[in-house]
Order: sequence, then structure tokens, then C-alpha cells
Amino acid sequence: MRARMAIMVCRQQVQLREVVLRNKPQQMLDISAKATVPVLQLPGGAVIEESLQIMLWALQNNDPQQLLSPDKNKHAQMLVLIADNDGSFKHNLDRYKYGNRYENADPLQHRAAGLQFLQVLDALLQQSTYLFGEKPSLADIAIFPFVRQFAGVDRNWFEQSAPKAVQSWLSKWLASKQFGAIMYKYTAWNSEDPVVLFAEKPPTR
Ligand SMILES: N[C@@H](CCC(=O)N[C@@H](CS)C(=O)NCC(=O)O)C(=O)O
Repeated sequence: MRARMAIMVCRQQVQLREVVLRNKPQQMLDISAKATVPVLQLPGGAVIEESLQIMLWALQNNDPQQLLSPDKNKHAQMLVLIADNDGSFKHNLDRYKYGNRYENADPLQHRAAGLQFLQVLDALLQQSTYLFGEKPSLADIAIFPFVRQFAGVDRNWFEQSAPKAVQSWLSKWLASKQFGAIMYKYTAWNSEDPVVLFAEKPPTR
């Protein structure tokens, strides 16, 4: 989701191949033994197989909203916050959401640990509309999809316990035009299908 958000913002066009994880196409496995989505292959053949790296690639090509430099000197701080999200928050999210897949994981303990990260976001959102200022940054679009998942595990608990500023920040992203556009459900790629370009207006059904 976040890779799609960045590609959409930077108006870079890519060919999109929707993958169903339980039936990964051989063409994907051939270029990425890691076999996770998203994976992006560049025209020269280089392969990027981390969503954050795809975002950076996209925005380094073209960053019309200045997501990489929201406010002076905040770039390094943004990357640190994203690393915390991708590291410990993701770790806690997985164990809260899929407790039964992890031996000895107490989902509620991981929910409490995840809440601490939301409190860090809250402290930032008390100071400005977005995480690093009055306009969106890379950090906002890199982090909100994970908070969305965290919120979805137990919506009632989230509404009662998550900081209000984080709830409204999340709601704003979920209601955004860009998010609506990237949530379009593409059908799984098949080598005989015509090329699907992204971001282009998705086909109407
Ligand atoms: N750190 C990687 C994580 C990618 C990842 O784990 N993606 C999941 C789906 S969201 C996946 O492809 N899992 C492989 C599988 O379920 O087989 C990234 O951000 O790109």
C-alpha cells in the first residue's frame, strides 16, 4: 500500500502485477527469492524488494509534494521514526494481530507495546497536523497503513484507547483520495493479460 501511495504521488508509471500470496507467479520468484510483496523491477533489471526502498526510489525520482523534506532538517528524524515503525511497531502489530502464529506471544502485551508507539505519534501530532509539519511527509504515508492494521484488530478498543489525534490523523488518510485510489482491488496477474499501468485510472467494472 505504501509503495503504491509513493508511486502515485510521484506520478511515476509502473506496470502493475497483482500477486496472490498463496499463488506467487514464477516470474516473481525468478527475480526475488525473498518472495515478498511489493517487488519492483527497474528497466535495467535491478530489483527493489523492500517497500520503503521503493518509496525512496519513487520520491527521489520526483517529489512534487516534497514528502522527503517536509521541514528543514527533519529528514533524518523521519527515517528514525519509520525505522521504529518497521521494526518494533511491526513486530508488536504482528504478534497482536496474529497471536496464534507466534509461540509464547501474548497479544495484549504486544498491543500495549504498540500503544506506546501510538503515543510517540500522538506527541508529534500535538505539535502539527501531520507527523513532521503542516503538510504530509514520507513518514505519514509510510506509517499510516500499519496503524490502520493495528486499528483493525479490535476497532472498539482502538476507538477507546488510541490517542484521539492519532485516530483523526488515521481517519484523514483513510478518507483521502489517494488512499481510495490505491485500494482498488486488481485481479491477480496472469501472463496473458494486457499490461496494467499504475498509477492510471483503474478499469471500471
Ligand atoms: N519489509 C518488507 C515486508 C514485506 C512483506 O512481508 N510483505 C508481505 C505481505 S504484506 C508478504 O509478501 N509476505 C509473504 C508471504 O506471505 O508469503 C517490505 O516492507 O517490503
